[in-house]
Amino acid sequence: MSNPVTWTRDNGVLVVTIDNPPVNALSPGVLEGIVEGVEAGAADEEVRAIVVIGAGKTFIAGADIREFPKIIAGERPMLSLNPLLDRIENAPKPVVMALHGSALGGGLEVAMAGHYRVAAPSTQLGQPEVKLGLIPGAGGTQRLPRLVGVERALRMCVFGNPIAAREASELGLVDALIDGDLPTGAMAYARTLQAPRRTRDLTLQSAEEHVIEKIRDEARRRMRGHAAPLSALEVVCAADIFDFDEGLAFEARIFQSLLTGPQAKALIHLFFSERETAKLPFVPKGTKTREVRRAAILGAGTMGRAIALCFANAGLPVQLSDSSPAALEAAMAWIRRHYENAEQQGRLPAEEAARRLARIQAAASVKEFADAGLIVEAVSENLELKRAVFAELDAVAPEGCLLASNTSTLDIDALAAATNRPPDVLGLHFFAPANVMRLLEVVRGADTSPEVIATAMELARRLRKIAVVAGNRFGFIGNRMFAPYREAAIQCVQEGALPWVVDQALEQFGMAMGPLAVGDLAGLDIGHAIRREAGLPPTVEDALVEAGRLGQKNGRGWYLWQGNRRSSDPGVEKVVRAWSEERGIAHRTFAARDIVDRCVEALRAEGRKVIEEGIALRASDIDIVYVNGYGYPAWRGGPMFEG
Ligand code: 3H9
Repeated sequence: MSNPVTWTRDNGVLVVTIDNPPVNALSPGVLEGIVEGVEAGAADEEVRAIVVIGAGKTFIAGADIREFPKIIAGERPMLSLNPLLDRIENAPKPVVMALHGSALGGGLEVAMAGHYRVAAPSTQLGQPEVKLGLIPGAGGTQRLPRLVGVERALRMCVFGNPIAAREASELGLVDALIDGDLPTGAMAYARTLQAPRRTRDLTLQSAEEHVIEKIRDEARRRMRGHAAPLSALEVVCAADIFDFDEGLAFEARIFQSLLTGPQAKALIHLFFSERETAKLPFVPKGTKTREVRRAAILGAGTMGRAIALCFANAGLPVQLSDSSPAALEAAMAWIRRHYENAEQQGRLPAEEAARRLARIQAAASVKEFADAGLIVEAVSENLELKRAVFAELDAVAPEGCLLASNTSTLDIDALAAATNRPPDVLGLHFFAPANVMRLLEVVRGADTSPEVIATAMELARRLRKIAVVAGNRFGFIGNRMFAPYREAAIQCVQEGALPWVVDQALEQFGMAMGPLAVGDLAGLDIGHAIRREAGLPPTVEDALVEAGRLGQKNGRGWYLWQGNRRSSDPGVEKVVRAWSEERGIAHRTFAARDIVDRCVEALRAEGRKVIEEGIALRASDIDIVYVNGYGYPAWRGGPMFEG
């Protein structure tokens, strides 16, 4: 490999350039190269200041995550970046870090070991390590609070979300924004500097105890079960207690224990799995994608209107239509309210909310879809209705337009057969609420062309969704696996575990919501109808439906419901006991562990079948589906992850 770090001298400034594609990660040798460059500048009498900059589209996106599994397996020594960063910080001449693209994780830590930072306005800066089950491990927890204060450092290290350069400059993390050419601007800035300024010597601004408590509570709520955020909190707070070197030693100890622990392994697995989903053996390299400039949606119900938001939020104009003018009007009113609320609650600036709203146009009929690059059908889940809709869309859609169904179970080939263009037909299964959930199942029919799949994957990226390709079989990946998982939960009830005990066991395991409560939200009559139609043996859930318990929608299902609040109901116990007695099923006691093992094993067993049948391309795709669409705890890596 050619040297990833090189340097040149330009009128008194040494420019050290990192060139380690794709993201200038700190692979072995990279940080050593930067230090060598900085020290070459320090030793050169003609050099007054040093600029460190990234080649290509970014500064440094962090430590090289590909190295972590090797370190965990003991094939590589533990990272020890601090001695090298100390050498940068101790340089006798000003070191300016010139940032663009991403300065994340170890990348931001390198930047903070420099004396000054300048950045292109589009730069993103952050300590996202918690998302990998880690904390910053190269001084981030100690230098960041010295630059931005403990409160802001806590927010960045505990939640892991990056901030934009403008905000970083207001906080003092970035000293100057460079609008034009970054190297030129950085060198000009460097020439104005007189002396180094070590971050470790800055005095930090403490945070009050109640502020720290609030962040701790928020972390517990938003990142339930994750160990790293609370560790990050303790270590950042230590910056206000220990001296700098003690703080670094504390950080190193916690970083190491997290890196070798189970959560980091699981979350690193998900990091790579997420990127793996886009690697599709049936899409030849270099496959051209189609340009989608406008989208259209037919069906303005709960799904259709939320899908419209996805497109509008991503900058794509979208038309929304419905066979019922009243439904369309209601959807447009809902959309307007959505953006008004976003603006009022400070989630969107007024101009941005207005821009997004303006991208969504009501269309009186599908005849107005003549310019669409993609049409999403989101009418009710009825095959004959959907086939009629596809025939109608086929008649009006322009050539090359993708025709997608948002069905969650139905046969894509049957829909494709209603058109004269099966290669353009696919499933795009959004998850509710579609504007919030990251998952998108891209369903490939027998005739769907690779070009159409590649276009859908690219579009998903624009929508900031994680797309997973699924084969065309009832329920695709996610819903297909969810059915036996729920059935296992219902069986536990039939054998004596109370419904709320079942849900609680799975929620303690980390699921966002227990499967019986999920059933109540969806409506118990749905599963009842499916079981009856498929001739499946009845379950105690059918007895609940027959007793008029339909779920949240009529206030009674597995639980009693008051709005979104659920409570246990002795009436359900009676129905269950009678049901089991009638069938001679003896009730027994269940440990939480038994419930979890049984339900998760049902999920895994179905997952194995889904892979065998080629419905999912790989086990890790299933992990991505479950973590991003079904509330499976990310820190466990997904149902198929073996640890
Ligand atoms: C850390 O720094 C710990 C420190 O505290 C030090 C401790 C001692 N390493 O996402 P993309 C690859 S922890 C290795 O599709 P984008 C990625 O796998 C790290 N590889 O592009 C993919 O490869 P492939 C903290 C990495 O433009 C390719 O780059 N940093 C790394 O949508 C393109 O990636 C983070 O957590 C890496 N660090 O987004 C940042 N990063 O093509 C993680 C990326 O073979 N990275 N790759 O599949 C990101 O968030 C995004 O990749 C980024 C670019 C925003 C940078």
